[in-house]
Amino acid sequence: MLETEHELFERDGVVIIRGLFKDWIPLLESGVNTNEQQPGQWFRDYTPGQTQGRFWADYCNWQRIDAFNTFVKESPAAEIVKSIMGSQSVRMFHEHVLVKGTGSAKVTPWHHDAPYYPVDAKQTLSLWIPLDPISRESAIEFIAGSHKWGKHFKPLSFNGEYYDHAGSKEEVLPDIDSNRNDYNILGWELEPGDAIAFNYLTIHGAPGNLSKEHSRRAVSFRWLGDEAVYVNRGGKTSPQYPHLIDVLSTGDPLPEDEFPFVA
Ligand SMILES: O=C(O)CCC(=O)C(=O)O
Repeated sequence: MLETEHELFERDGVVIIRGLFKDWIPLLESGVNTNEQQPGQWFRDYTPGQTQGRFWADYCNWQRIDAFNTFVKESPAAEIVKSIMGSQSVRMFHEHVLVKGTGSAKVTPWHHDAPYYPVDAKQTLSLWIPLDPISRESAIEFIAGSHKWGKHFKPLSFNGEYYDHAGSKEEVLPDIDSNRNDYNILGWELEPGDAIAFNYLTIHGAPGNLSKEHSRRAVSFRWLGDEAVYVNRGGKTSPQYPHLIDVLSTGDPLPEDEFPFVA
């Protein structure tokens, strides 16, 4: 029997969606261009001083960059996310732009996102949308089923520094690269228009961009399902939301202007 995307997402914590966002790629490309020209306050260059093979990222700009705002509000993304999560509602958390230049050797370390985030919900989902063709060798990878391990691993910055979370039971992630055969690792060759949906608890990482012809541009849109709340992690989070940390406590509902309902 053919499994639905919802069933695969529940089982593996990740599911590939083919071709659905093809018509939205030019809009997202314009958003990434605007973002590069007008970086936000959280812009990060992970390869400072490097012009070739640069890896840069930025996030939480979707309310100010029209292209991203339009995608969130007018594309079919929110409805697709709702059906994959199986939730009653969908709220926007934030977008994350991740660009690895041609031939970038910069690896994205294995991690899962939940321990970085100052939020939680009954259902969570990131929609990672590539804007360039990506070979299997350069593809983001996921550990199937890791969203059900019942663990929170210590958040690690993409530069290799751990976040300190007071009072947390976060563990250091096992050495996945030396034991790849012990895990069910999923990854796909991708075309612009495809998207990968994954749970905030699903462990993932990405190699460098082996392409000698083009960058590996991606926008990851992050969404929250039902009963979304604020979580104080006992230290720095990513994103940080410094204006909320003294105002909200764990379990408080999230402000609707910043995290609106979109489906
Ligand atoms: O694009 C990458 O290299 C990593 C993406 C990622 O970690 C995410 O979207 O959560």
